[in-house]
Amino acid sequence: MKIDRVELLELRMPLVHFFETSFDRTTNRRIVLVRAEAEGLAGWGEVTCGETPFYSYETPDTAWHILRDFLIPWALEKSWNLPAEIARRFEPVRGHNMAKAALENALWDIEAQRQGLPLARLIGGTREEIACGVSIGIQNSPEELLEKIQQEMEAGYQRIKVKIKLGWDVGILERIRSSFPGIRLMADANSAYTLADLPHLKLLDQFHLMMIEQPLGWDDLVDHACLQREIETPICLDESIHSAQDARKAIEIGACKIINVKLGRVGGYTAARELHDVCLARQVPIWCGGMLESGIGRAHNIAMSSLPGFVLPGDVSASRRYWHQDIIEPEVTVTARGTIPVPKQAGLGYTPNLARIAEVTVRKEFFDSRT
Ligand code: OSB
Ligand code: MG
Repeated sequence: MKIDRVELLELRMPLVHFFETSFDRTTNRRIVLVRAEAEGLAGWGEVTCGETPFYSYETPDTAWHILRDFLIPWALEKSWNLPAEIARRFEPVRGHNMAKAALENALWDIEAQRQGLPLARLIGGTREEIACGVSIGIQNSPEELLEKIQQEMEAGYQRIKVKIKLGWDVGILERIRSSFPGIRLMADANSAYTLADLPHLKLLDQFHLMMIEQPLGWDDLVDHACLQREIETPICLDESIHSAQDARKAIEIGACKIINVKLGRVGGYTAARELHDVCLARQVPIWCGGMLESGIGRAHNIAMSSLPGFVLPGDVSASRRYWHQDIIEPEVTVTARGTIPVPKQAGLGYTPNLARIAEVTVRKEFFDSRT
């Protein structure tokens, strides 16, 4: 595959409802997309970083810099047999996985179209539909949170994840459990606690959560292993896991019992599949996380979630929960039983809505191969 052209686009898109975690509140998204051209085909990828360096160090501007000055020039320098080969070429850049993933994943989209296969099948996906949960941010009041949970349960979603932090945890989970005693419920702390909070964290065991996601440091494994020995609730790691090797180490030391996989955080399909295989071999359940993606990133999440190891409902949900109008057609919708069918068309299986993308684009840069 010879890449002829790469385009970077930055989009501004307001969220339907703000999304608040223990580290910040997002109201307007800045989304960087990669569009690559090869073999007369176009493929798309999304940089899934936040606007601020509070989830990870990547931001739209760091990703633009790493793509423009390193990854795109390397991608244009020669012809590639497989998208996995480009993942190797990107290794000299330490970290910046979300920038890497956007470009690598665009090439997977092209490769799937070239082979006439759904992207989900090309990567080894076996599921016809994926199981969906929702991630609900911190709200202005407990009543608003309960109302949102009610709505999402009625829409059919298979599990509810709520964001927690000190002051929005035990009391909130008590309220949720008294209104919804039997639902599949989990909590995501985004590193809001430390081991000094152990007595407090033990209080969460009474709520029979499916898991607690990333309670401790964003780069920690060892303290999570200490915590997991002290609490019943399974720990799921998100921020701490950047590769298959991280996953192996976390599992070996008992830092978690479940892993949240994000294509951007691990650096694209090549790394995500390695991580998937590590977890499947060790019977550690995994699920697909979300980063408030536009339709492009969402479509990639659907493809990845079709891999056999994705046994728990993910944070992949309908476009309308995020956007007044998404940038793909059709938009992502969820069935009444809380699933998304895996597309059967070649490639991503959703068509970028070019007119809509043009309307929300605020910055563009083109890179052409010189040969
Ligand atoms: O920790 O999973 C997270 C959103 C932004 C940054 C981090 C996280 C999240 C979510 C939202 O939980 C998942 C989604 O609905 O896309
Ligand atoms: Mg998380």
